[in-house]
Amino acid sequence: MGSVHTSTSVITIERFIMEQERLHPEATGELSNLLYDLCLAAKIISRHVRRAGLTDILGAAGAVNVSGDLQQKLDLFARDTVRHAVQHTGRVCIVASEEDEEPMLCPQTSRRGKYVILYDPLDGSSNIDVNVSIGTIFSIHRRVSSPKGEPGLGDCLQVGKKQVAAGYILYGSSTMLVYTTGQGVHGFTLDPTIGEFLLSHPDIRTPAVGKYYSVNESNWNRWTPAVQRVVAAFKNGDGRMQAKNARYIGSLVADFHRNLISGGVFLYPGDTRSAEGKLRLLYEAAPLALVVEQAGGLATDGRRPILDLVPQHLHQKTPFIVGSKTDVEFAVEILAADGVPA
Ligand code: AHM
Ligand code: MG
Repeated sequence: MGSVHTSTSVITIERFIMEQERLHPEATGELSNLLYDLCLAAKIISRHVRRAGLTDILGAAGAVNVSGDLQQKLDLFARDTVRHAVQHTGRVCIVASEEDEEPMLCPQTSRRGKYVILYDPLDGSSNIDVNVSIGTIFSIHRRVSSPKGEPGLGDCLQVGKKQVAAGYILYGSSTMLVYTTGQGVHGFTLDPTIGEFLLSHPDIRTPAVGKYYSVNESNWNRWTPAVQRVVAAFKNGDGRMQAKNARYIGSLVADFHRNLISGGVFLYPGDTRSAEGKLRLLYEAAPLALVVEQAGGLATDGRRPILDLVPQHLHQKTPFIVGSKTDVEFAVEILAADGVPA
């Protein structure tokens, strides 16, 4: 008889991370603790996101300004929450976020640790006001500069395949944290009544062929003919590919997560307005690429794997095609036949 999971046999994220750490006798526990720090930030941001629609009502009672002007913007709140959760613990030396021009060194008062965090604090933030899912994306690298000197840009501009961990938090119909340390992808759902992330999606494997294609088709007229052919093939099917159903939320974490679980391909190609598309290599594409590859999928800029791209600057953008392996390979093949990047 299979084991029956009762409410007393749940696996908390803390237990899971600890058990994973035991598989690595050389581990110092610092990465595990850093992941707990991020869990705490996730819970604080989640609590805040869940109250977002109440800001105006509650603001009237608590703050001077009825319109909520004193209320910090949610994306900046998320940025500060992650930074505060990681920068004083001595596990991180430098932090870079999509919301800041430059990376921030951790204060010298605390010991500077051996990890680097890059993150998009609240992706899809244009969706907040209309109650659509949003997310936080994070990427963790090992420091490469000498511990005797100052950490710097070189610690942030590392190739994606060097990430030691990456993941995201999705503030959807429930709050989920999904991460990888290179040992598969694991998903946890926040039980708000006990304030714990519980293992709900162990060892996620994404289907080889997806049900969905996800792209902002209003950009059609700005795409290259090759990109148009890829999207037309996903939409209408062709000799090798069955037609897919369309799903596009316009919130990357939510679109990515749905496709990861159900199978699908997400595309944000370059276009005549922006040759590199819209999404950022370090804060969005690289971490999601590590997650998808660990789940059996692929991520590419149309020519090269995202995880092989060497960043030139912090806010660099990249065309992004990510999802089920066969679907991404199919897109790459069509684009390669044309000899032009996505
Ligand atoms: P943001 O970082 O300003 O929130 O923008 C990123 C978002 C992604 O979540 C989403 O995939 C994309 O923008 C949608 O863009 P578009 O509206 O052009 O389709
Ligand atoms: Mg973003």
